[in-house]
Amino acid sequence: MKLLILGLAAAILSQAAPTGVSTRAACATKSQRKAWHTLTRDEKLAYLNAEKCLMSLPAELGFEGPRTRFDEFQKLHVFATSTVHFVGAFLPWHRYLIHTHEHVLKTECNYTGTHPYWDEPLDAGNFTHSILLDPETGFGGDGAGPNNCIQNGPFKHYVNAIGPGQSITDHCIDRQINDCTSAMAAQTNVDQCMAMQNFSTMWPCLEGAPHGGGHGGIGGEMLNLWSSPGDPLFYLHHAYLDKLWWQWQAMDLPLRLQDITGSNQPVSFGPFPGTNGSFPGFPGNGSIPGFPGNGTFPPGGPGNGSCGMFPGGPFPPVGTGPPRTNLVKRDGDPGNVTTLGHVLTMFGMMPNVTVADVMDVQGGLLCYEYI
Ligand SMILES: [Cu+2]
Repeated sequence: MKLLILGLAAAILSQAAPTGVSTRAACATKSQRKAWHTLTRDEKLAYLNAEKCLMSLPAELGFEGPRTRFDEFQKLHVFATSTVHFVGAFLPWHRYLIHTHEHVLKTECNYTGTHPYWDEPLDAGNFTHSILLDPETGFGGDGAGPNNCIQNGPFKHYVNAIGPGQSITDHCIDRQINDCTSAMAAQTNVDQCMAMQNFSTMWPCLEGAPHGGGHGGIGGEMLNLWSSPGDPLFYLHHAYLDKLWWQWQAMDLPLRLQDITGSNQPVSFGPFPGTNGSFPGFPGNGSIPGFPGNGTFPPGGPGNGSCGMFPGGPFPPVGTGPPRTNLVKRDGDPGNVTTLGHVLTMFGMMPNVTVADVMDVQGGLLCYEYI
């Protein structure tokens, strides 16, 4: 009888409650996503080995270019780039990408841990000495030489087939650490975003300094709007951004399980906090076709260009990728505003879901917490 009542209550709740809040009961045991610096040596090695496994498994989805499952993840980001950055779906899509990455590590590489994240404010302004870049228990260090190839670590010998940009070329994993830029990852910049009262202002804030600081601080492929998942650090960076979004949501539940908006067409951002008002964020100099401003972004990096990150264009030549229109599915929204019904696609790596499905990390589809 008790069960019946509970069931009835759940049924009523599921009818009455908007999508996204009705399935919390399905997440009784949350998995715990931890910061990299809190992992044991064995936990770190388990994750690094799982990522290496992904780099050894053959591609399955039939895309042009990828040789491995790792490359395939990168390719689906290339496909999605123009519809998942500077848009309302930026955080939801990347949340689902990280979930997909974790899922594939578990199901195809026997990974038994959870998705770690990089607690970036700890290393802001000092990525060079981050323990994430440890050559043995981390992702290897900075790039060097003519192609800025990483010189050590578990991914030193990986030949990546995707990128830079939309091109398909064999290359090393490259980095150009910039600790002037990585300073943008500072906690003060995060705090400004956390103080925002609505998703409409919080999301551009997060996509600005905290997001840009991680990508620009590592540099190389990580700074490429399309092919950045070619550096395995990408996944820890975006798990971190997901943590920040959830942290913000959790400050006002259940209201923020519903708070989604934004444009479906990429928009131009205003100045980001903590950057002297001059940092335009990605794509830097505005020379990237199809992106907001298209030519209107001023050159120069954070801090009035003093970091020397963006001048001259942050991105290498992008080549001619497959036509977007053939690959980008309809997003399900009636107009240009991102809604809970907005479709998030992983291009066959995982089933399509909607924004509503990923609003709650402790709902039915997702079931984790950040510690
Ligand atoms: Cu992205």
